[in-house]
Amino acid sequence: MSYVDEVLKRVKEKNASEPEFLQAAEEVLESLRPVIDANEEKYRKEALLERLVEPDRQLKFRVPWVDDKGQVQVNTGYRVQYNNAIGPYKGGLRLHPSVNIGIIKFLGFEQIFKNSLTGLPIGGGKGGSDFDPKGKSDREVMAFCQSFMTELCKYIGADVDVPAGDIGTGAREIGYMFGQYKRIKGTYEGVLTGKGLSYGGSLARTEATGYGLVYITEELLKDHGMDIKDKTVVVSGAGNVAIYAIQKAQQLGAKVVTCSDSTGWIYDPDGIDVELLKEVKEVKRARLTEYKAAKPNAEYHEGRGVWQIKCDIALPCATQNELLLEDAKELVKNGVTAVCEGANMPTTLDATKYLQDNGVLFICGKASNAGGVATSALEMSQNSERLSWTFEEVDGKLQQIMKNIYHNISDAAKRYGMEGNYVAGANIAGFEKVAEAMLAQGVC
Ligand code: NDP
Ligand code: 2IT
Repeated sequence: MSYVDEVLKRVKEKNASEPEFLQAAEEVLESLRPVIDANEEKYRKEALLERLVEPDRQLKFRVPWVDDKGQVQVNTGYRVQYNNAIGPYKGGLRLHPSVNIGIIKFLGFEQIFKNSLTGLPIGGGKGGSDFDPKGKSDREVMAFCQSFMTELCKYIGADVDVPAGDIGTGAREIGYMFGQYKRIKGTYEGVLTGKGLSYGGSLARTEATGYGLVYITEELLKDHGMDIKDKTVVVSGAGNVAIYAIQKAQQLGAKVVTCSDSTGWIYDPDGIDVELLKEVKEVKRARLTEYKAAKPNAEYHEGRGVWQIKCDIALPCATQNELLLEDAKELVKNGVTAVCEGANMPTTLDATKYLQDNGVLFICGKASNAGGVATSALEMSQNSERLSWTFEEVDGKLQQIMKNIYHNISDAAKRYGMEGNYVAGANIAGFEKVAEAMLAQGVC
């Protein structure tokens, strides 16, 4: 049995109850086959893959807090510190009722390769809780965040592990967590990214994931002799990533006609009104029905459905496994040119294969949404030198990073005879740097 098959078999046996983690591990290990096969003896002796798939440590803790009625509530907190071969653990905190250890592990595993692709010195980690910020008062969110950080602060630090936002964790939550960290530890340090501008945050971090997604999409199209201008774009999600992807795509002359949230979706034939969307989602924290109420020409539909709208470019920006095989078929039938992932693992493995087999240009999230964490690393640099860079400076670096990622993943795919397979290219390019660092550092 090949080394990859051996490790995959063991991963499946050991993690049978973690389908999302298995999905991520299978995708990565399958596409690393040519690299591993070429170094099989050495990597097997070093147990390189066994060390890569097993997190350095997995923290799981109780998060008790008091709600507005005086009732004590208990959630579960997680932090998976996956791999710090190339830098301190880095990755977001997801607050969503669906969070469990398998989801945090899949996200942490992806983060290792994504962070490597940024070219910046950051290792992989992820955390979160099954706490649901929806419908909670600011005081309840603060109570949760303070309790969560009271435990988490023992394990993180500016040179150790630097968490950030993800689903359900935005500027408000990061602020409450930063305050609690500072209070307990007594140090003012860049322990979190995505901070407010008045206390060490970076300009352009809010926009970075969505903007970065569009920058890499633009580079992909350019490389294939096309332009994003005048293209019709379909976006899912209505959160941090989706909003700024829509904004940048529109700035570059594309027409974005959809967005979605956890209960329904909008088709706006005039193009999504980003300012209205920001008002509904960032300010009012309301449902997309409010968008429809303010813009009667738009359609609102319950449930899921954005992938049935005819488009040139599809950008899934909500959550994992939101673009299924049947959606991929619909997109191909309607003549889609490119699918670039804003979310982490939004496309199922069979849907990805269908898109690739049908000639659709496809970039996976660990490459295409890396602009967020890359800009977090730029925030860390600014915190270390106690300076703040201008929006243009950060945005300029972000553009360059996304271009570099595109060319690195494209070249890696070519090197192994898989030209145009950007999934394999991303996994290989991300892996190479981490593997080299792990081997150089001995058995650890
Ligand atoms: P937000 O919480 O800001 O927004 C998430 C959006 O997706 C919301 O519109 C939400 O709906 C919708 N959504 C969430 N879960 C589901 C679900 N189970 N079914 C349907 N819709 C859902 O999160 P982000 O925009 O930050 O994150 C989106 C994705 O991008 C995630 O996969 C995240 O891991 C990834 N990502 C985020 C980065 C960042 O910097 N923020 C960086 C890289 C990747 P509703 O409005 O109803 O809550
Ligand atoms: O999935 C991701 O890359 C993020 N949620 C951002 C992580 C970060 O540290 O900025």
